[in-house]
Amino acid sequence: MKKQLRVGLIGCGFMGRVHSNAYRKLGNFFDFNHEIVMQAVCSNKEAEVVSFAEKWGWKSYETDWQKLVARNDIDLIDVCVPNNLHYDIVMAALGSGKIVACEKPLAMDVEQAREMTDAARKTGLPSLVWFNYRGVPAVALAKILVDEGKIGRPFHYRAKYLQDWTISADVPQGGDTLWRLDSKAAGSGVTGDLLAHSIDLAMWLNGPISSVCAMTETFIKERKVQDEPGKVMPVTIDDACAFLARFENGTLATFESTRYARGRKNQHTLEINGEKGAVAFDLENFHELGFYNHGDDGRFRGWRNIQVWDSDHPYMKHWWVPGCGIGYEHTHIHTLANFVREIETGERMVPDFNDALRTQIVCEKVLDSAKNQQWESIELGA
Ligand code: SOE
Repeated sequence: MKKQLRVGLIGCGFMGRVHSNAYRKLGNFFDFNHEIVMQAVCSNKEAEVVSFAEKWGWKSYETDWQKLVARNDIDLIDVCVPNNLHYDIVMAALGSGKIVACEKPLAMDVEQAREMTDAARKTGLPSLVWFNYRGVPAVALAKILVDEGKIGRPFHYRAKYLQDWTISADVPQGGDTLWRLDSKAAGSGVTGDLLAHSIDLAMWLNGPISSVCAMTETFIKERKVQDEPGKVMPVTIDDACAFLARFENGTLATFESTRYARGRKNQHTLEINGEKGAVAFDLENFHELGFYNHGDDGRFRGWRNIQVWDSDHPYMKHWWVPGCGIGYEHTHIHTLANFVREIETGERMVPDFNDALRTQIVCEKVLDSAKNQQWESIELGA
């Protein structure tokens, strides 16, 4: 008999759908001692949550997150709501002894993130922040190559995260779907939403960032307010952000992110150039990892394009036959698989609250640097 892991999900938006999909499929592709039970979903819009529960197979629903968090038939609370709601829900869920998973970025600011991390630590339970791109097989292979020393001493780290969906001045801000453009709900713009992913991967692959020097821009200064006809408000998020960084290990880095890169829908790239070799990844070519090995016979030396979809590549044996691809949704399924494995074994597997706090610290320093127009040094602590 498998043990049950009873999940309560809060939020029925884009991420609510992505996570519901992961909970549904996990057990079909990965084996655990636990059975995932989609116990309850919560949103304050009753009609919406009823149809969401029916469509995705949630067994029950709530319209008040406090009731969901207090239920004693739930083991794990998953938070998929706008960033300004994370703190209250996470603190209450931890207070009622639940395991907590939370969407990124963890919090609105470092102060909140620190409190949440301390509270999570005190429970002694594993925690997860959904930095899902660690679950891309090609990125996981890059991690293996770097950890095995295949690229040697790193000199340069280069990251971009580019989108183009806010270029039109007619896109409103706020409401259920466009809260990412409203700083009161999101905390920041591309820095917390997109660069947080790049920073999480960078520190996972290459260790702590020790200083940053940034610039930001808000290209469209005012936008209509979603759900409030006729109202126009200043835009106070960063539409674009670029920064230089130094890592503790001596690597020099550049990071760039925007939602104004016409033609780029979700281009998330990284490249690390080391003494012995280099790795390069671009999310728009999901299954490929660039690898350059200076140790190769000089006549054949060159970038190789590893097709990361063979059964001996990370995660791939769980899916189809070699060469039959997977995509975005699977990065969440892999993240969840690692989290359930961590819950079962106690082995550290996923980005946790402490990792997310460190990313939040870097994001805050990036925004401070842009505001103060100076380099900021960073103390990440343990
Ligand atoms: C923003 O457009 C967004 O949905 C982010 O919020 C996600 O974290 C990213 O993975 C895709 O883009």
